[in-house]
Amino acid sequence: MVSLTTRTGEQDGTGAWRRAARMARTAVAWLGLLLAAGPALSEDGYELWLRYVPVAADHAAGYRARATELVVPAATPTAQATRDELQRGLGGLLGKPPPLAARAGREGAILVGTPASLPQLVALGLDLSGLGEEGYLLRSVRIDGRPATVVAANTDTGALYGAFRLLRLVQTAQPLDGLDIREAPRLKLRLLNHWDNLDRYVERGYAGESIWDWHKLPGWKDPRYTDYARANASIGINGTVLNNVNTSAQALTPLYLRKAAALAEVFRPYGIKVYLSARFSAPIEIGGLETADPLDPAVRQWWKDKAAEIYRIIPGFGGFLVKANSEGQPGPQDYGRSHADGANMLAEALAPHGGIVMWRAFVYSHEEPDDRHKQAYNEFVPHDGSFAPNVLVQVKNGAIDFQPREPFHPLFGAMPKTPLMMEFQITKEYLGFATHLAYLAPLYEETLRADTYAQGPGSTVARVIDGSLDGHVLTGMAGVANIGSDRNWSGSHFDQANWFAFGRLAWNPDLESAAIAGDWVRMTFSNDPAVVEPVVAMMMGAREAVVDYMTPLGLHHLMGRGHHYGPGPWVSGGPRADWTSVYYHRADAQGIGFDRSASGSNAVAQYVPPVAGRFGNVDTVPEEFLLWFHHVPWDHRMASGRTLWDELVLRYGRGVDYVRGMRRTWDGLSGKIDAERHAQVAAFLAIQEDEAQWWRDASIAYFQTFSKRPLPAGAEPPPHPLSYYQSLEFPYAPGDGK
Ligand code: GCW
Repeated sequence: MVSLTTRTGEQDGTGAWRRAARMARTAVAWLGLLLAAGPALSEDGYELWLRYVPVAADHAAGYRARATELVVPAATPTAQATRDELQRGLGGLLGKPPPLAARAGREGAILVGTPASLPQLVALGLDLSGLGEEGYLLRSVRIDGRPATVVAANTDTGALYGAFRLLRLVQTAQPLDGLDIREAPRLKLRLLNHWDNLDRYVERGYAGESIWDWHKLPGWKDPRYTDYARANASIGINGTVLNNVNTSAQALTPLYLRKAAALAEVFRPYGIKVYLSARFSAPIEIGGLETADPLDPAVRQWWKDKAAEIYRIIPGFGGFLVKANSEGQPGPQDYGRSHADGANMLAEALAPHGGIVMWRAFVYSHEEPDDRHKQAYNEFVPHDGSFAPNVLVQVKNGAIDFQPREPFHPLFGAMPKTPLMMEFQITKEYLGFATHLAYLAPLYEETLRADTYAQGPGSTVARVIDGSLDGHVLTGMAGVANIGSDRNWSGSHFDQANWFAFGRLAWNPDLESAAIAGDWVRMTFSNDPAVVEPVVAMMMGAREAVVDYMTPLGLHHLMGRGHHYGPGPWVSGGPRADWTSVYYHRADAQGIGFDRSASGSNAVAQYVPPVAGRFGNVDTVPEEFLLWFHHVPWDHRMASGRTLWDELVLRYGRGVDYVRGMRRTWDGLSGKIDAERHAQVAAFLAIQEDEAQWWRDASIAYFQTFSKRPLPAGAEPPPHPLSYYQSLEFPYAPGDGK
């Protein structure tokens, strides 16, 4: 195309020019046909779920009749972004963008805006109450007797979200007739947390370097930042913490604030606020003070001045995320103060500007505890009620650390006077990095639906974090991002689904993971049921397979030391016992598992009695948490009738078999998915099969040294001796903390 255009420009004489222009048009038309054919052309994944490829030919006429003109005022940057997206999206989906109009005049017009921006909406008398600042209404209406589709909201941001919803309907082959959709987000803060360092290294990142090219900011604003904002807005994400929670104080210097401001400027039209991780000792490191004691007046003043400076440089700044007194990070306890003292000091500095503090509950006491599971609860529950109103406590989904499966964190339901924010991990630190296919929505969903019983049955984690259980208005969900400089953003095509699902669940924590997967597959690969059905089915079981081949039946924290790559159930020694595997599995000649019942660490007592009772009793605990809460004899009878040892071995194998099944399914889709993405997924699945097998074999070889029992009939013995698995080293495995 490029060379054709150049050549036509060189023609002299209008006849020749017209001929060449005709040729160019023909070429473009052919290209369009090729694109419409879909899978033939290769794709690199950059477009994510916003590919906007032509709709199926038999649907095109119907959609075109419902998109004859676009009435989208563009008086603000957000409204302009909305118009641009609709033109781009509908242009791609329908072959060409509908013409713009100032008023709806034709049958099939699409109107998008607010009562303030679009007088025609006012006449329709739509009820926009209850939609708040981010909700929208999507409705089929009649204007002057002619059918039209309206996307109406109270704000431009709401209209933008509605526009993305409209596009999603077309992308997923839904009808545009009889629409009556009312949506408002259930959570106020829907945030990505980037664990990105200023040198572009991403802690637990498996998708290349940080996408923030700090060195070239603020002068160069990579267009990719706009695409990042588009992708996030399309799923309702409204904030991003740019830097790692293990941060250097430099992120708060004017040099870096100006860089962050440039990003904030790109994101603002898309309804996305910028937040920063704040290092607690910054007053010492960049402020020249001798202390960071939160009760010291000079320290408090320093933070107030810093907040004022930040808001001068970054208008609309969101606030701070803080990791304090955890894994060596500084914090208020260094001065004998509490988490509440620390959080409230920062909250006081931000409050005049409307900023918030997200104070993480992922903490470590200096002393090794009898059970790490109990730390956060012990340190935070006593402070319930003493946090400032603009503080949220950000709690990981489980009490240990983003394992393939954890019971819900006992803090949920235990701090009714404090807004608790959910922290999920999107990057797959413990679920096979980028190469393992593991769709995480079922993990998120399982936690959100778990019942804390804090106020009787129905007190789900979702209701704790959406504020409805305890009457909080400040609510939120954070996801540790899996985004990097890789062309496909997430390191693998399927990991894009985890970013997508996180955003959708942050908007509405009651959504079902299968429905989210369905939308994602349709938008990312194809609307062909021969693709959608098998791929959704494969995704839905994938996380359970990871649980099976890595940590079945409630086992946890058994990975390689430091980098967390591959199996390491033998990891022991080192600086802290609670950073080893043996601390968690406690295998011995009698059995395996961590006794957290009343006869052990009694972590179960941190749950409300009905839950504590169920988890604390070996006969009632769900099998998936058996070894999380109990030390169980090798010959314990499982529900299946097998012994624990046999069941364990079988589960490891079942996980590997599932991956084999995914490979078969995927191979069967060749030709239905573009060659480039198909080939990479196929290669990654092959890696996953090898590594699943490795996890299974290494784990069985190791645990057999304790169980001293034969493998159940039909189970293959590990091909290598245990010493082989223990000897493997991976010095440059990605993502390790630095
Ligand atoms: O999951 C663990 C990671 C650390 C991380 C820490 C945290 C950012 O291994 O790399 O540090 O949790 O959440 O703070």
